[in-house]
Amino acid sequence: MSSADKNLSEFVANNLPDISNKKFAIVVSEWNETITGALYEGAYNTLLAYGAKEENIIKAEVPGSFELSLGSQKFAQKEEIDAVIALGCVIQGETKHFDFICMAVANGITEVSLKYNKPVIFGVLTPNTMQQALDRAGGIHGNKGDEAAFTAIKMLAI
Ligand code: DLZ
Repeated sequence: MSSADKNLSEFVANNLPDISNKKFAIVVSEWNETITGALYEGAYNTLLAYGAKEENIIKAEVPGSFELSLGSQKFAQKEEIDAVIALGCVIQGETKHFDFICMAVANGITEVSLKYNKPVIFGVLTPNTMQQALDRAGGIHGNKGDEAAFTAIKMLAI
């Protein structure tokens, strides 16, 4: 990390915004719902821990990670929504399905974020195995849902 990057990340970490009046949408994929449910809990509790109000956090479910882009757009386009967090889990298989879904959702939510000029956070796990997913959904590698929520908060400071 360059010293300029380090300065920026220190600035952001030390200047977290007041999110008590910020509105968040958390869009959750139903595929691998044991994992995505745990990611959601992590994201939701992190937002509350940093000062968001329960009534300002909306949850919406979509069938699979592929649908996260459109689901995110439906909320990003609303003026009152400050940030969207997209949560999913695509487990590597032997087909190309994995690559298509991951690429589509990564590109899709990037487009939504740039189009509406607000944070749309990529909280999609792309592990090789279910165990690796569990490890990142409240297991030995923490909860990536927490990280996704923290990223949304940090982006609101920029
Ligand atoms: C079809 C499919 C497959 C094979 N695997 C996953 C997965 O691991 N994780 C996930 O979130 N969704 C998966 N899907 C469903 C697609 O995301 C999508 O819902 C369908 O292709 C319908 O558009």
